Amino acid sequence: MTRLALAALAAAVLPTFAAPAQAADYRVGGVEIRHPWTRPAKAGMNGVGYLTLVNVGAKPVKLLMVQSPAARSVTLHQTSQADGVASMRPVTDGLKIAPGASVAFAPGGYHLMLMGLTRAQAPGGKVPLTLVFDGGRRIRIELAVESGAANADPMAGMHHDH
Ligand SMILES: [Cu+2]
Repeated sequence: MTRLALAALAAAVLPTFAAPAQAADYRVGGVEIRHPWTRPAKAGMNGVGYLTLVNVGAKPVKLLMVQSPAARSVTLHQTSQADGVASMRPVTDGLKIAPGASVAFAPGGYHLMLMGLTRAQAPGGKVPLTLVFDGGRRIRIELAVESGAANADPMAGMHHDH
């Protein structure tokens, strides 16, 4: 095997070292949290958080609430399209994930609303967040502040004053 092929293999086996800016993944109980991220924003604005929750366990789990010292409050929101009009509503009763299922928080769907950011979110930064699940399980994660594709986000033009 050539040096080049070995280097490529090492990069494939160790993606963490190849891409240090990549957001970390987390696990609590039977839930995996993948690619938590947010967008650059100014202090006082509302931020939007995205991630994917995967239930790799054998029992249903429910995300009850999300907390962050980086915002006045955090709520779960769902964006839906009806007759070509996008609207958002809070998810008030928690978010249930069946065994084997995953829920993507992504532009145009579920998202975390970070209401009233206490500080600016700069690209490359981290935003601490605590996810609280049923059964008293909680995990502290960090949203990576990523600047890509800002204009492709249908949420970008929406009001978040509620
Ligand atoms: Cu929202």
